[in-house]
Amino acid sequence: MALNLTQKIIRDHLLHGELQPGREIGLRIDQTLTQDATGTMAYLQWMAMGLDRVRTGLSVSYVDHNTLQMGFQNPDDHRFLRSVAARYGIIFSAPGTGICHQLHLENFARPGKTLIGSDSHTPTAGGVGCLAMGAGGLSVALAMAGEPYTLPMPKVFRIFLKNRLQGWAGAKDIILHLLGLLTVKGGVGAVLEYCGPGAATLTVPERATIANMGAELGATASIFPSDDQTRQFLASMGRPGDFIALTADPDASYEHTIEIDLGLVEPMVAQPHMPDLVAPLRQLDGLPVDQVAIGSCTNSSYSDLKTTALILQNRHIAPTTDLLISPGSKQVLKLLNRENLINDLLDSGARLLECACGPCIGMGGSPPSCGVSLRTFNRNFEGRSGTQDGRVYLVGPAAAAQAALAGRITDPAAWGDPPRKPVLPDIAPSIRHLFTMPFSPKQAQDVEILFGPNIVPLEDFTPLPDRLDAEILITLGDNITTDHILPGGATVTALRSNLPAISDFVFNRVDPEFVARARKVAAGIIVAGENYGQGSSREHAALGPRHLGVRMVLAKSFARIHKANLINFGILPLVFVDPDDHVRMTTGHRMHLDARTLSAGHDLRMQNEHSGDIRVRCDLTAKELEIIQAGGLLNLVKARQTEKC
Ligand code: MIC
Ligand code: SF4
Repeated sequence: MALNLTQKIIRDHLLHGELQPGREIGLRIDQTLTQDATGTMAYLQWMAMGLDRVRTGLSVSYVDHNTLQMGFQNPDDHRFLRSVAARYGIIFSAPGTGICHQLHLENFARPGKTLIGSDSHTPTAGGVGCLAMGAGGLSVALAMAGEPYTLPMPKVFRIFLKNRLQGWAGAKDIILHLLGLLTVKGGVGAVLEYCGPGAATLTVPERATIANMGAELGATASIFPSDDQTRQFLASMGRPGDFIALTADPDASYEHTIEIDLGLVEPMVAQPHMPDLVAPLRQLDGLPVDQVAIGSCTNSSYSDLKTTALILQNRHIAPTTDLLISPGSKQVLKLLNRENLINDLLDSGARLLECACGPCIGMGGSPPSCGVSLRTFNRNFEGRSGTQDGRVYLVGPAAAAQAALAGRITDPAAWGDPPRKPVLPDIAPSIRHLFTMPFSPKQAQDVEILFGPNIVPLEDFTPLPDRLDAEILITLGDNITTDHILPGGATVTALRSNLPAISDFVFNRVDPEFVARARKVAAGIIVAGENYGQGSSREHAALGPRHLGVRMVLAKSFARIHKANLINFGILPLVFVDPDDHVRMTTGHRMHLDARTLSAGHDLRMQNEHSGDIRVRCDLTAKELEIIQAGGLLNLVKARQTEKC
């Protein structure tokens, strides 16, 4: 049977299930990655499993999200992560080395492999033909233990690219264009497979930009074929031996095809406060800009920053505008340095930040009150920048650099001729020596895990009771992000390894009374609209509510990773059979569920004391339901281990 690229990689890693969209499959995972903000919790869960060494081919622990080290909490986390890596056979990447996805692409991602990472932008590695997916920390911990990664078999969309980019249009504009077509929930349950003559013209860093922002479409993964571009990239990264050619069979079938003529793509912008609120950049000509930020895992490659430097060369940024630049890795910095391009950045008046996520997750670099910030990042959710009334627009690096010079958005028609597309050298300088490679099993035995007072082991969660009497704690609309549920930023992110402390921030930007209300009742329900939990993979957005007694989320639909996180921690995600019932739900209403009537894939009735019965759907597999009934996946894993003993 003819297979597409996604199906080929899945077939080669299939441990159980069949290639039927929507059916549960279990995959063998070759590689895992974690970052610090999700990693501490993932490794606490890993340690709870009691194993001696990771069972994956390669596992990497990156420190890139919170590198500010304000107070002891954050450096304690880093020390803990370093000791865990040494103890269990994991590669460690210290703060300042770079952003996990950029580093992984440069150093470890391989065509035809499977990768899961406790970060929603893990699909960036799809730029080299790797099937890479974002997951909750517990799923990553289980993959490190050699367990299959289970997910619904995705549908596969074919994104056929024809012709080539023209003028100032770049890779970011392709993905913004696609976001305009599909919206932030258009990719849910799907892998986006890129192909066609246009795809062949895109370099791996450009492909990585596109694959990265597939996360904003809600896609499970995005993937490009492994071809000559991949071969050149891997050779430049000093890894020619990692190349294998990989494409879809010519007559492979797809759920559907979307065709994009690259010749017609123009510079685009996503407007506040959603990545799919896109428009051609020219339509915003004249908009004054207070701040420009270039970087993040979407646009921090050598190619992005060289384009930036060439635009800024011999010019100065506007006196009213700040320009912040965060390179994706030290390799990017070294490449720029070799060509003297760092001088161009510095002489223009730009601020050079550390090679880290930085302003993208609100770690400094917040815009001023009511300020307009133009960013090359992937998310512009309200408040994520750290300034609640900040207005964040997403663009590519060329548009960002031009706005920094002019102090306002300008029409690309006025920019003159674009610089030549940067090409990576045949051999780029390696930074591989900066990673701490796994200790031998013998050396590892002697490593002590170093905790700190802010690192609190995960609490035990109780099983689902037979009868659930719970109060609606909050009633929300569509597209609620995990940033709404549990914000980023320096203060909150420093508490990622301390569940009781971080739980005080649940919904604090949406409804500051939420936590107090939750604490007053024994069990709570969150009611939401479509695509609940889109965005980040942070499992704290499930753990925090669970700590506060939330046992159920009743929504019109869910984002994939967040739904998996809810299940992993024993929160029941139910969907409205009739979406119009959403309006009958009010905060403070009490609801009752006979949990014994729950049956995988079936509808059931719930009583709302105030507005009568409603029908809800238990859109779960039998295994997922078993996890929830046990009070969470760790309970099941521990029970299984006890049985084995
Ligand atoms: C994000 O971009 O929102 C993050 C911060 O990288 C998250 C992970 C986290 O919350 O730690 C993600 O995308 O998964
Ligand atoms: Fe880091 Fe931002 Fe990328 Fe998340 S989206 S991994 S915070 S750079």
